[in-house]
Amino acid sequence: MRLSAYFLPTMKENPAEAQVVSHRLMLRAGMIRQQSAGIYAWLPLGFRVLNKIADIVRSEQERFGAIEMLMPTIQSADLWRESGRYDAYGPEMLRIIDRHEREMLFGPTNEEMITDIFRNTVKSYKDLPKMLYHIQWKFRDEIRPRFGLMRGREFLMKDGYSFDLDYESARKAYNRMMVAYLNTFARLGLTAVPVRADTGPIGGNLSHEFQILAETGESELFADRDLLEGGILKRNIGPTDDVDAYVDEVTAFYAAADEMHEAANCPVPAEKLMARRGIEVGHIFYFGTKYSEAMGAQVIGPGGEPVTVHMGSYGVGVSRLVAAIIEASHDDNGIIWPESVAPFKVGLISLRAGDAEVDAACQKAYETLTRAGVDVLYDDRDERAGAKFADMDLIGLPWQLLIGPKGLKAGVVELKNRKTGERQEVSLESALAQLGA
Ligand code: P5A
Repeated sequence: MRLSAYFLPTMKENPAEAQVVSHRLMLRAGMIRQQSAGIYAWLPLGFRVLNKIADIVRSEQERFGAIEMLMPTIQSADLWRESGRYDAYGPEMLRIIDRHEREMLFGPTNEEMITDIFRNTVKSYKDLPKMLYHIQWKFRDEIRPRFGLMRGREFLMKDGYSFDLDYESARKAYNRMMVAYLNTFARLGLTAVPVRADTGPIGGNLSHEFQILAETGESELFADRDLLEGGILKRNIGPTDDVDAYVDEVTAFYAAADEMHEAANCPVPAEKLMARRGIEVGHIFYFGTKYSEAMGAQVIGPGGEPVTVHMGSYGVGVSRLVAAIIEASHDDNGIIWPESVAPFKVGLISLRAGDAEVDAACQKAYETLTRAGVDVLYDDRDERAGAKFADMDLIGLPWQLLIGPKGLKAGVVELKNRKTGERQEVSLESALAQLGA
C-alpha cells in the first residue's frame, strides 16, 4: 500500500478526551474515530488489526473443534422472556420497537438465540458434543463507556457455545476452550491469566476470566506468584495433548478476580500472594442447564429418554484486544505491534521522494516485498523525513526500511527494528532477504 493513496489520518497532538494510552494511540495513529459515546468507526489501519486478531481467534477455535457460524445482531424480546433475562438484563440492554410494534433488541450476547437454534435442530445424543461460535458485534448500553475500545457500548466479541450430554463431557469442552484461549493470547503476544470469577448476568457457578496484566487495567486480581512467574501459562498445549491434566494443573494455583477474593480465607501464604491489575480479554462459563431447562433444549439420550443438555459459553473481547495489546506493547513514540497482528509488517520510507535513484530503489523494494506476500506500507509522500519517522514510529509496524540518496551512494539502506530500536546498514538485497522476500 502506498501511503499517498491510503487513508491514514494521524494526529501529532494528544486528544484531550483520551485518558488511557491505548485510546490515545489509536486515535493518533488513525485507527478509530468516535461516532457516539462508546461507538467507534474503524478506519483502515485499525480494521486491518481487528481482522488479524479475529483470524487468530478463529484458527485456535477451529483447531479445538469449534465450528463457525453467524447469528444476527437484532434479536426478538420473546426469546429473552423465555430465559427470564429480558427483565433481568435491565438498562444495559438496547431495546428496539419495529414498525409492527414488535419488541426487539440489539444482542448483548447470544445464549438464548443459540439455544433456540439448537432445540429446533438437534434431536439425538448422537449429534453431541457440539461447539458453535461466531464473531459478531454486540451492544451493551454501559452506564459509563470509557477508555475507548476497552469499555465500548458497541464491541466485537467472539462468542462460542457448547452442548453436551452430561457434566463430565461439558467440563471437557470447558477445558478445551481454556487451552484454546491460552494459545490464542500467546499468539497475540500476551500472557493472560485465567482467574476464577463471578458469573454475573450469564449465570451458572463456574467461570474463569482471562486477564492481561497491565497497570492501567480496570480489574483487580489476586494470584499465586508461581502461576504468574512459573512458566506454566506459556506451555503450548495442543488438542491431542492431555488437556484435562493441564487445566487441573493451572487451576490448582489460586487466582481469583476481585469479587471472589476474601482476604481472610485466602489459601495462598501472604508472601506468595500477588495483587495485580488486569484487563479482562476473555471469559468462559459453564452454566449447565440454565438455558436448556428454561427453553426446553433436549435430545433423545442413549436409552431413549429425553435429556436436557449441558451448556457453556465462551467469550473473547476481539475489539477490546486491539486496545489491550497496545496497553501491553508501546513506548513514548507510539505503538509496537507484535508481528502476528501488525497491520503491515514493513514500513518503507523514502527519504527523498522525487529523487530518481531513491524512487527507483523504493519501487524495487516495494514490488519485491509485495510479490513475496510481505505486507508493506510505502511512505512515498513528499514530506520531511522527521515527520515520516514520527508517523512510522506512531503506527508501530515491526520493521522500517529507510532508503535515501546518501545511503544509496554507499550501496546501503537502513533496516530498523521498531521494538528494539536496533538499526542495521545493509545492502537492499540483504534487507529484503531479512524481511522474507
Ligand atoms: C460468553 C460468551 C459473555 O457475554 N456470553 C457469550 C458470555 N461473557 S462476557 O464476559 O460478558 O463478555 C465476554 C468478553 O467480551 C468483552 N467485553 C467487552 N469489550 C468491550 N467493551 C465492552 N463493553 C465489553 N463487555 C464485554 C470482554 O473481553 C469479555 O471478557
